[in-house]
Amino acid sequence: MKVKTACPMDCYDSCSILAEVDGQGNIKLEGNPEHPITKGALCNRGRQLSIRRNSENRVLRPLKRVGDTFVHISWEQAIAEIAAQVQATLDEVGHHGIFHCYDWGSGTLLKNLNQRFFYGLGGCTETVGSLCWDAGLTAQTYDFGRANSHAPEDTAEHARAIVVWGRNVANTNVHMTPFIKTAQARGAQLVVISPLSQDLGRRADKCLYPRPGTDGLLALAALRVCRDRNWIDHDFIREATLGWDAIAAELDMYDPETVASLTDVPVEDIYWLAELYGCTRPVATILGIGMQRYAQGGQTVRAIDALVAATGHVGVPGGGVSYAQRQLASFFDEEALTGRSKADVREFERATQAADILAANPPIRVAFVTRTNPVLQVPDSALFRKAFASIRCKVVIDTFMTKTAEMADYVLPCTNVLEEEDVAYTTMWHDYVSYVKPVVAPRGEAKPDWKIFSDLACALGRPEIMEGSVDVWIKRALSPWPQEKVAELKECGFVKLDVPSVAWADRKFGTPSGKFEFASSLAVADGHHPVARIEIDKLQRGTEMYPYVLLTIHPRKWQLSQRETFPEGRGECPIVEIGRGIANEQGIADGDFVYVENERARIRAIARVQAAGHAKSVRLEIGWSGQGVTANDFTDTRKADFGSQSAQYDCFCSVVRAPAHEEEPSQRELSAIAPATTGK
Ligand SMILES: Nc1nc2c(c(=O)[nH]1)N[C@H]1C(S)=C(S)[C@@H](COP(=O)(O)OP(=O)(O)OC[C@H]3O[C@@H](n4cnc5c(=O)[nH]c(N)nc54)[C@H](O)[C@@H]3O)O[C@H]1N2
Ligand SMILES: Nc1nc2c(c(=O)[nH]1)N[C@H]1C(S)=C(S)[C@@H](COP(=O)(O)OP(=O)(O)OC[C@H]3O[C@@H](n4cnc5c(=O)[nH]c(N)nc54)[C@H](O)[C@@H]3O)O[C@H]1N2
Ligand SMILES: [Mo]
Repeated sequence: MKVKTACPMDCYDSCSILAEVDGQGNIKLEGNPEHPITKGALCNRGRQLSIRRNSENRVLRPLKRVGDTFVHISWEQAIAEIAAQVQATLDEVGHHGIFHCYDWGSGTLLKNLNQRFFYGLGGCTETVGSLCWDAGLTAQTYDFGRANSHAPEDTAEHARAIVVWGRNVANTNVHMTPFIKTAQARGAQLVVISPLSQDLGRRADKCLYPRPGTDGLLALAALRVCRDRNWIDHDFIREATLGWDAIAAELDMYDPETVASLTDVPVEDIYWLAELYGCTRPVATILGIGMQRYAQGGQTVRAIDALVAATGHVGVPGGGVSYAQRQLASFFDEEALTGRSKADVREFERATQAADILAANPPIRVAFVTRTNPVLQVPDSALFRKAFASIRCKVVIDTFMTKTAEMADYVLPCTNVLEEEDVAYTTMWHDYVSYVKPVVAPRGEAKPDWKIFSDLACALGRPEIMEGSVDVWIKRALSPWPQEKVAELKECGFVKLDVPSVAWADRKFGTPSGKFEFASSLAVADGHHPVARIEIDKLQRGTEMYPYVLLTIHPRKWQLSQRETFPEGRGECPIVEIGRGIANEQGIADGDFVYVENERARIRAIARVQAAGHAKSVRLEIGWSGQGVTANDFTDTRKADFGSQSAQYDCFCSVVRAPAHEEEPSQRELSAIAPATTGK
């Protein structure tokens, strides 16, 4: 019998899955063909869920550090000892001495219960802000009131042109591709804007390869051309927007010739882009997350919003600036699960948590890490390792011995999603949520996160904190839903939440004025310029020593650091994809060994020379570690302009050919060469 369940990964797509277990306990996963968005296709990462579930490397029993090694201990011992550490921290320094470091490694509803435990103790210190998408969310909050996306079907049916601007669709949002193909079959144009060449580019009518971090200039220069040629939607501007005159008056700063030299986009392509937005109707803009991980990342998203709005693509079928899907939040009562409003929480921003740990007063005495692998994923790994090491008792809850778990005092085994009941509710794109049904029993001694925290609450003499059952909690969190909808979710495996398929069609925006705000009072209140503005002297540039941009972007095949079940994911010597400008300057040929270096780190890597893409950019997949460092040893903890967002793509390096006598690859390095597939 096939069980309907869902992928919990931090991803746009949120797939519905059909799982089948054979007599030998093998689990076969396939996409659920009934799901209108994911339509029966499951990506590499989704298929990995069963391999991760059955992996021989999975942590299956609680582990305790003894000296340099880990020993198995019983759950009773683990819970008693950790509870004692929590109690000692409460007695010595109070609840702020407890640190909950979490992220979205699993995007299901009941994972909110992890927070409930800490809030029930009165509060804690926890991670807030984002390594992911917050600058863009804040930008769209200033402009629109919220980040709302168009339904994929709307883009497929109505767009005359689709601009995929900084989203790596073919790798990170694979179920978007069929919708794009449908639009193309109707004759819609496809444009891809990304410094690194993308697999989707092969299907595109045009690709632009801007210098990383300069898209805001590109958008404002195109908007200036539209203003000068009167390719502006005056009706929309008059009826539904605020502050057009203010931004229009600033556009003279973005002279196309100058912008061409700063963005490395040919000036004729800037005019071409202006004409696309000004004269094609409607244009759908699909924004990615990569472009806002820069010093002016928030302003960049505002600049693109302004271009799209002024040229009349907002609130119309086939248009929009789809960045995220934030309309779903009102469908869930997270507070019922977390109880955050009653807690006293000290906040550490994810980007800068290491410095905060080191400076904390009261100090952090015990740390819990759930749903994240911060040693690999937080910028400036060296600083994070130092801060984490300074904590007296470190508890990591995970299914694998991650680099963070390797530093822990206790590693507690949690269940894999195929062993859990829950609701997958964090789609970044469409409006379907899915039911997570257990496919197999937990392996070994693994327990769901909530059960681990419930056991800890009992050991602390506070069982009431985590009182409840899966059924009751799901009911509480779905209390805004009519009963039939909950039943439908369980029966069908997924439901549509019916958010509007065209964002802002009623032109009633969520901003203070109710209009689209070219000039935003919220931005001003947060200390920013009222309208989108890119300051040329704030563009980050490399140095003579480290001239190239190092983009540590998301892996093609796997999810971030979750690569332990891929043989090719374990290579000590990574592939770096380098622009042809670097290859020419440094005399590097495809397949050469190179050194990638900056002030903070140095690695030996294998170069893949890219025929297309920005000529002076380097791609190294994030989540890699080896040679004693991680990809985030290259980055630092600088922040973007808006929200609480890291700017880890403002990162520079040198690339040089390894000397001839070092050309001989080792066995381990050879294992990494094999899978180098997509070097173009
Ligand atoms: N296969 C796979 N899929 C994933 C993930 C994964 O790890 N692997 N992770 C998931 C998560 S957590 C997230 S947040 C999403 C992220 O998915 P995306 O939105 O696709 O974001 P990124 O992967 O960060 O970067 C995507 C693109 O941004 C481009 N980019 C970088 N800098 C700039 C710039 O300055 N301008 C422009 N125009 N483009 C730029 C890069 O060239 C890259 O192609 O993907 C999710 N899906
Ligand atoms: N330099 C650089 N840094 C980046 C990025 C980048 O592009 N470049 N991308 C950033 C982005 S977009 C993001 S979202 C962050 C993400 O950073 P992380 O959230 O740290 O991402 P993952 O590497 O996927 O690690 C998730 C961990 O959670 C575990 N896990 C999965 N499910 C569960 C569960 O149910 N319970 C528990 N307890 N654990 C679970 C997995 O096994 C895995 O070890 O990284 C950011 N860091
Ligand atoms: Mo992310």
